[in-house]
Amino acid sequence: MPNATYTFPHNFLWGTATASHQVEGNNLYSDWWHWEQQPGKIKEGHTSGLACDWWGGRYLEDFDRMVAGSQNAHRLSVEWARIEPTPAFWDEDALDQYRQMLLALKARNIQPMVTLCHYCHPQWFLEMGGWQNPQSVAQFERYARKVVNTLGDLCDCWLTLNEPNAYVFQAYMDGNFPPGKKDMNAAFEVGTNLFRAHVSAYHAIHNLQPGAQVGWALYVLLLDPANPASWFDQQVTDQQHRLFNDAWPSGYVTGEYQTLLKAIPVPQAKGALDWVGLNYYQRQLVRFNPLQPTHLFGERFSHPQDEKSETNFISIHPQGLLRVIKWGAQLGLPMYITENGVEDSTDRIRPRFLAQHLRALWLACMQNYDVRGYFHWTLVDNFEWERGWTQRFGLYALDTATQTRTARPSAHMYAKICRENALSSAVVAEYAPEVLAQLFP
Ligand code: IFM
Repeated sequence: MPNATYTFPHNFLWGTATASHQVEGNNLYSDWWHWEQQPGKIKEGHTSGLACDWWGGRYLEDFDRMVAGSQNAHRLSVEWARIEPTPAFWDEDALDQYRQMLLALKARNIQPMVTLCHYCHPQWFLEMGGWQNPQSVAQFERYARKVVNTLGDLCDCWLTLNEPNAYVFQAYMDGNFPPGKKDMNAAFEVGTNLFRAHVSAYHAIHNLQPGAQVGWALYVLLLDPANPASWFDQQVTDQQHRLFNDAWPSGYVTGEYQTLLKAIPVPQAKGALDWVGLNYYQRQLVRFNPLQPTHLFGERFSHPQDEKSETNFISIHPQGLLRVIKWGAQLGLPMYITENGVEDSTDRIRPRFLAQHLRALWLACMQNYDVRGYFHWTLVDNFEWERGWTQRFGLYALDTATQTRTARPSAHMYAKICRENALSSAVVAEYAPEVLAQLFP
């Protein structure tokens, strides 16, 4: 048996990522809470309910689990709908609760990374037109200022937006996130306003906190042409990649936001980014299909050889992580893997998923790509948006009726990796022996 260790760079950040609506519970003033109450919106009629009961105080025990798992960083979000439940009314108690959470992380030597907006908004914001309303940009900046003014002494690493590209797609093309539209014009309008919102919040945060490190996290969907020899497949793949993945990073370089037919000037976007957050889950193939105009004539599907997650939601392609990092490196900025994980209630797949992806990540580090940390999605099973509780992404299983957490084997595996700052053949042999020869040839 091989005896080898893939060691990560000194000071590498190891953690998990969470989002407020998915873990806190009772997020009463949010668009998502309202959405969930409508029949047919969430699989099996699920609702977020108490979620993981962080708002009821269970974040403390979960932070202890992070410590037990040797994690030194955590990516969490704050909830706009709690902080500003009605326009311009700031709920200081809610802000204080976030303060307590950040203090609890600090007390455990866990470095926080805070997302300001992770898919979820105040219901009043949605009723005012959401991101279609041009005022949304100023409203978001005001909210960002309030949060950074109040919590800036406890955090200097901010994400303005989580996966704005996926949000636009889900909420304005597929219609399975609120406001549930299927309207390509609205989608580009919203994408542009989200881009402007990041830029204006970026500058506002730097004004208040000159040393802040401000980024965003993109859902990077790795796309390959179904038939590499087909000109049509290649064209639609390039087009989807350009609009879905590339619009945000290239906007930072050009000062323009790329929509379908034109580039919108946002001059202050040039340079308005300190680091790049990459959320990587899967790759898909794209085939030209003239019957799919709403998908830009590209039909997407899984590669037949890629392993599928439990409910077929994710088409697993670990080597893709290295490609995604190389793509992210074009900006010359530090990078973090801000999300990566798999839905797998029985932990049949997750240990090898972890081993394979971390081996790809290690290769990237060895090639001197500036990746500074990895945040696994997620610590404890949480509310998975339109899929409700039907998908289980946690290192810990959650019984929602009792709020009991049970460690899956991969929780122990990830703890060893974090503690050793390394992926060793011994860990892979213990938890994912089926990929030992592949990863330690
Ligand atoms: O749960 C989500 C998260 O909120 C955003 N990225 C993908 C995760 C898994 O579906």
